[in-house]
Amino acid sequence: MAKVLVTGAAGFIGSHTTDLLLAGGHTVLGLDNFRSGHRRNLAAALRSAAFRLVEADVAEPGVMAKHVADFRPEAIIHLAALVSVQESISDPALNRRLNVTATQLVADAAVAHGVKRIVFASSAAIYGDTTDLLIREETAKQPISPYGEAKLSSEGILLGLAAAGGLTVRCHRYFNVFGPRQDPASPYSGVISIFERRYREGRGVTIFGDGSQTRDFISVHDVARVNVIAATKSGLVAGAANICTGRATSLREVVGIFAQHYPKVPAPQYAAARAGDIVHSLGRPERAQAELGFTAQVPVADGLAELIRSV
Ligand code: UD2
Repeated sequence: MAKVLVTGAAGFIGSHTTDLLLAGGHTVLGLDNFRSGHRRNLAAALRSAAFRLVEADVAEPGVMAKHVADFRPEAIIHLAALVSVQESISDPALNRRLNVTATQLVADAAVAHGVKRIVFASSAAIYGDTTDLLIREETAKQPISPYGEAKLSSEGILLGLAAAGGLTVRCHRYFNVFGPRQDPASPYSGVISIFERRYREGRGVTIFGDGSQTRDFISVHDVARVNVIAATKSGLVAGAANICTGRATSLREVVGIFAQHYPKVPAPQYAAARAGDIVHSLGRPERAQAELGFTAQVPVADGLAELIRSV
């Protein structure tokens, strides 16, 4: 059993990752500044004697160093971030602090205290404006937001360090993650979180464009599972991999599934496509299978049914 430090533990992905680590018998120190995370996400975890939660800003110098020195984890799962692409555009300095400086501080603390492994929340946003219909890890990286650029820089910081020796880094390029605890608060929140709330409240949804756009939607339960694998499985080598399903689902299909669960909710309205919207985003999942032994298991329809039941 391992000791794992999770940054951003109270967030959407962080809280599910923490839950799964604890279920596996690991000991977890969670750090969160509660900027976008919520203590309520950790209600179950907080009942475990193997879990401790500390309010802390990992971008603040000295914070990671202190907690890594005290806790002595075998692995760090670094999920704390400025999660909004939109906010990275409106406040690029904050994006740099939370999405790049924080990564450097995590790396420095790991090196200083002999942590052997870092798992990092990267993003399909690093590929940006690609013409590849099936995104491979080798696909050109052309981020189109400060957020995507920062995730790519952070990968560079961590993988450079890993190449220099002594540290195993796994960068997880998450595609469109969905599931319970995703915050639907902003119009730029993940579309499934927005749709779930609107259907639950009996309001119809708005589809931007004709609804034929597709995404590679992956359940947060699969994402938590791959985070735990990357943090705890022995014999892994450093690298970056897409965390995706390899299956495309259109927005029309998503709406069709919601409509089955909520037959009385009005049909969706259609509005102009969002400026800069990508039509298709689909990842190749083979590398995560080869390097981590991970294959996504939750079909979108099952994940949506579970999400609807969970609230
Ligand atoms: C964005 C981010 C990604 C991540 C994701 C949230 C970029 C390059 N990527 O990707 O990093 O933060 O959002 O999961 O910015 N839509 C509607 N109606 C709505 C809301 C959305 O039709 O009420 C459409 C939207 O125009 C798009 C699709 O749904 O075509 C998916 O939107 P999204 O914001 O969930 O995700 P995405 O892939 O644009």
